[in-house]
Amino acid sequence: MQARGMTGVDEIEAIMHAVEEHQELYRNALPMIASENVTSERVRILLASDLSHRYAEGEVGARFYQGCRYIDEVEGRAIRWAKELFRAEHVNVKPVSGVTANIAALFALTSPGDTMMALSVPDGGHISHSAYSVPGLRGLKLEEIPFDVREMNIDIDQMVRAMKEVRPKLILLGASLFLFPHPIHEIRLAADEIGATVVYDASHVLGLIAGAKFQDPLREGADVVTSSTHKTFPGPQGAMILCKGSLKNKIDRAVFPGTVSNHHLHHIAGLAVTLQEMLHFGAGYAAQIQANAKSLAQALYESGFKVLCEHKGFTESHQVVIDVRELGGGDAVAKRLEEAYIITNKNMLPFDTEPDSPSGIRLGVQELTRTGMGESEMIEIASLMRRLLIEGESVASIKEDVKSLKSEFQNVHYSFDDGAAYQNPFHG
Ligand code: DSN
Repeated sequence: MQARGMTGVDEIEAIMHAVEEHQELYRNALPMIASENVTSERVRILLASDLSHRYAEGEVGARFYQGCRYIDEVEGRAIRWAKELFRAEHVNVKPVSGVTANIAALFALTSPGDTMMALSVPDGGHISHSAYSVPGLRGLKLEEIPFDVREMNIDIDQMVRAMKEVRPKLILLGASLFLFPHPIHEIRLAADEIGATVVYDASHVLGLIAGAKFQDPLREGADVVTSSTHKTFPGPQGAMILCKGSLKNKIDRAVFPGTVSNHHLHHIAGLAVTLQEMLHFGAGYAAQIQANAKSLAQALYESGFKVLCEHKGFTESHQVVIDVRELGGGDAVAKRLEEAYIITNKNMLPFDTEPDSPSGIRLGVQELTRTGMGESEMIEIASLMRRLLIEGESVASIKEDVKSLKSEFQNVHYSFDDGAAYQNPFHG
């Protein structure tokens, strides 16, 4: 008889092996998905700490479970540091993902039958801004924010006209394809005339905002900022909501008990550490992301790629977007890049209708920046992409050059354990 335990061990070994292989792939590859990042060593250790086993429903100092005294310390600090970093009147660190944060915000601030405005997915809106997700689940009438394809931004004149006509209860700004700051101030002025609430989904650009780059949604007029914490903001997967003090109770109730029972305490500890990292190193990190994105865009453009928005300097964010229709389309190009260990994603562009065969590739430089790359590496990456996709050089030779480039960038920068091995204090 085969012992069940043996089969179980073999099965577990398969999981261990798959994760080892995954880590090996990412050690060698250039990760350029615009929604990802890497955490520092201290954060990784905290993610595997005992906090990952515990419950702490309720608020700091008022929990429904015993054993939370140190958890209170950790969460209290995370809230304080987030308020300081983003100059926010109120912060809730409990949402476990960006979508959960959007669910909480939209349920807190609207009623079924209300109208809201957001960008469509091809224009850059996140799926949770669409009728398939939160607005649909809440029974909202959804109107698209007018978009200027050449400028790759909200068409503010049309938007103000549409707001006066549609009179939305809520306007949801922010995007997943996000090259330039949104015109929050002008939208705030029009929102005041019609009594609308302005929510800004900062998920993609929170790390830039932390470093005082891109834009400052709370000062420019947003009532609420929702955001995941693991894209340009280089923390563990999770989310936050920042808001005006007057909205504290509505937002907090919508988060707990509305949409989160137990928040992920190990992620809160990791978030707290990342907030300190950004308080100290955020300005340099955000500036380098912007410099890297511009360098990559310029080098790709000079290499013959159709990079969007050359007339306005390509990008102000961490993203660079290329139209690859002439190279076989987004799906084929993303797969070829992956074969050569350059990890990207196909992306719909504003004129696309088919999500499976989009025209674009979206590139993000935030993770490469966090591992210490600068403008010269961006120029090298553009050259690798040109050799692979335009000159038709073999996948095998490009992959070797990708691995060689990446071998020099294995540490997480802009953190207190920059380059040094940090000993895990929780074992031994
Ligand atoms: N879908 C993710 C992105 O890549 O933008 C965000 O959740």
